[in-house]
Amino acid sequence: MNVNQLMADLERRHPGEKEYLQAVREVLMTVEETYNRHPEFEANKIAERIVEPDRIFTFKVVWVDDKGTPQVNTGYRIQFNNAIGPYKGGLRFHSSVNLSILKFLGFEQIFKNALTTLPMGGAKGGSDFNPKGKSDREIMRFCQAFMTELWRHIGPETDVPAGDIGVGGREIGFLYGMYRKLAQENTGVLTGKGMTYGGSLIRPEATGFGAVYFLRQMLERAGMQLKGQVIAISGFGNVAWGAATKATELGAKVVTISGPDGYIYDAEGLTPEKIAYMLELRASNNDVVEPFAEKFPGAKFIAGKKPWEVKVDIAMPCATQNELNGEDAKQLLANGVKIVAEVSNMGCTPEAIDAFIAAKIPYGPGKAVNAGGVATSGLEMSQNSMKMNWTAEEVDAKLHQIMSSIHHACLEYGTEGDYVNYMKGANIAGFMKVAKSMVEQGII
Ligand code: 2IT
Repeated sequence: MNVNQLMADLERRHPGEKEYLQAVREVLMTVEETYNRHPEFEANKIAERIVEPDRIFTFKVVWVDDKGTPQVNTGYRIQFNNAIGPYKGGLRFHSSVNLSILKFLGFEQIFKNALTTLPMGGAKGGSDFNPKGKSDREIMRFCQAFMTELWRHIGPETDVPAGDIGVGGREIGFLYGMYRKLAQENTGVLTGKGMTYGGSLIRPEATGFGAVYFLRQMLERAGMQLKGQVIAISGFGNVAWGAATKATELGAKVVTISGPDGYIYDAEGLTPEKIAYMLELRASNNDVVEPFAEKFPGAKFIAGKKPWEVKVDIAMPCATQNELNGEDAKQLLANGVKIVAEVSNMGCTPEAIDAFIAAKIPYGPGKAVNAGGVATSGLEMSQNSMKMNWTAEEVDAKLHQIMSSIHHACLEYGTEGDYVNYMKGANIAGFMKVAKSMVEQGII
């Protein structure tokens, strides 16, 4: 494989899809050397085949708002690769959603899902629907309209969607209700379901909890411990909530959260009460964190800025792609950051990653750090298939085990002397599994 040649071809065929091209370039660059030691990969054109989605569905979603006015959005499902299991991945509802963003997310999902050790292929979907300011009924009507198109493309052994930004328990409920009505079956074809209709304990917490379990292993490997560390978290959604909850419980001090309007700095650190308030803010659908500083006078609101200017030991981006750039990385490094655990998908720009790696600061990429979310979706699928439920302790123990095995895989492929290049480790480990499985299954 020649990465530059392959990328030039991809850029020509998919001009302007910058997030997708960014994600592909990162993976191919890091696996190139290993890939070229496997002639069977080149003989089977694995790289050329793996960067192209199996299929993409695009559909119109028409729904009626509370004023009785019809609204039109675009819906998508990208079934990227199912070499190791049924397509699996979340749905994102956000005004920024477009083909490039969903293709990057679907591509990342292939390798993340491979890392979980569970049999799941990669997919992603969603809509440019903006949930901000919408009523519950509007959300319901949108979800129902979205599912009237999506349902014919998904199924328990073909494609199992879940949540992502803008799609939480409420949306999954509305989506599942419509799926069940149309398909006339109840096999659990979405994950992140409520506990009354087939959900798994720990799934809501899993992305953030898993991220902290992974962070703990990164710290341990670097001779540090979590207790007493000061952490900057961005975002204030489900993922930030889970990470803040577990990090706080284990004795770390989380001093920031953020929204599109700016960030909150709370020098005393978050408490369970403050973390619960984050969820209230999220549920209000206004997409702002400013009210946090009014409710808790010790906390400051800094408008229009990101939390990476605060002096912390650990940075955990938990919001969205490219939310931490080269300048932010320089600022964090100047302030003595010791570890970066990326929880959002592709949260750091290539310049930021380069800066952390050049400074020999352990940087855990999203596809390893946040894999506990989809892993627990996989465990929800297992429970649905068995028609049985595991206890919270059983699910949490499996999540621990999975995060350990991902960390182990990163060490196996990413150790460079004293330093662990987690990006390289995660990309190679995920890629090897999918590539081998494609070789063994022939050219299809
Ligand atoms: O990015 C992700 O891994 C998710 N949004 C979760 C996907 C899933 O199927 O649980």
